[in-house]
Amino acid sequence: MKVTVLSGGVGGARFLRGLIDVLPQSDITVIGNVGDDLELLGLHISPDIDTVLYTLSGAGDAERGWGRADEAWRALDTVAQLGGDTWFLLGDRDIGLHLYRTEALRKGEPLSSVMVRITRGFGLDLTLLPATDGALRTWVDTPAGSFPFQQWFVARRHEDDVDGLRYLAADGVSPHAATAAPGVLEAIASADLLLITPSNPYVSIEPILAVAGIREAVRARTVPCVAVSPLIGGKAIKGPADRMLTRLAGGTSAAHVAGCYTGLIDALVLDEEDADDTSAVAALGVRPVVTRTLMRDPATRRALAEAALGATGSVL
Ligand code: FO1
Repeated sequence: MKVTVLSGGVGGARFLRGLIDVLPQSDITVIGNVGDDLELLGLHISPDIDTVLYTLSGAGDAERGWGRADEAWRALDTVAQLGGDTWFLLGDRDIGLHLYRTEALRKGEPLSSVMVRITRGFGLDLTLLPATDGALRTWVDTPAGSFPFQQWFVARRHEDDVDGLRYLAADGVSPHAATAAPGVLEAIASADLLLITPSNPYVSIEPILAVAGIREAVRARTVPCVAVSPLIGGKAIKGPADRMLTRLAGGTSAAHVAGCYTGLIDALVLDEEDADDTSAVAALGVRPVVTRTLMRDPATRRALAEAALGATGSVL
């Protein structure tokens, strides 16, 4: 069974760890968010895709959820000593990946192509594709001004309220003209099941759907699409998803999450703590599937993956 997954960073990667325990990797295509990519110190950094790569290959730092385990920070110490930018923490091992990938991009290789080598180099057998090879950058509009995603998320610790999101070209001004990376639309069209990971709908999944052709391809599906809610009891485990839903969608119920994916999903996996929301989810034409969604260990990750795979009753 071929499964294509739209994934953000930390929550998405944790969910995928469970999925690779229950499905052969060769049946899985992950379409990753690049809206929070950035260029820093001359390096191209793709945090969400790298988080998936590191987490699934076992190279990731489990506690932080991003970056590499057993990391050292000597390169960044030198940058600090020289008065350079150190607000975004890049470890020495992580920098190795950025050096390799940035060189390939400078030589003109598309991101999707270099990611094939990197994925194999980390011992993974699944397909990990950026949503686009073009530039699409998430900008966050706040009462304090508009910021590129990582400036708001990391440098400003996502403290500013969010009035809106925009998905722009590399100049941060023009609308993006990003088209789907090779293989992305095909992976959506040929899947037996589409999944959306428990990620922030606004900053992780929407930038994927904003790439030309991707939303339309998901909408035109002939197979089920199942999303997993990132909220438990209306709260995010980590990060600003609950605050954003409150301000941008008017609430944090499972129905508010389902409302972010109107016309795109057939089922929503939601936590037992949100079981009161099932009728409101069903009223949207989305099948609610109630289970435990907190991913604490391999068993709970696997159970969540199985619940998502079984959510429409058509698989497993
Ligand atoms: N998140 C932080 O909160 N602070 C950091 O300094 C930071 C550095 C970083 C470096 C590489 C990488 O792949 C991810 C990194 N992240 C950091 C995580 C990242 O900013 C966010 O988790 C995602 O972009 C949100 O999905």
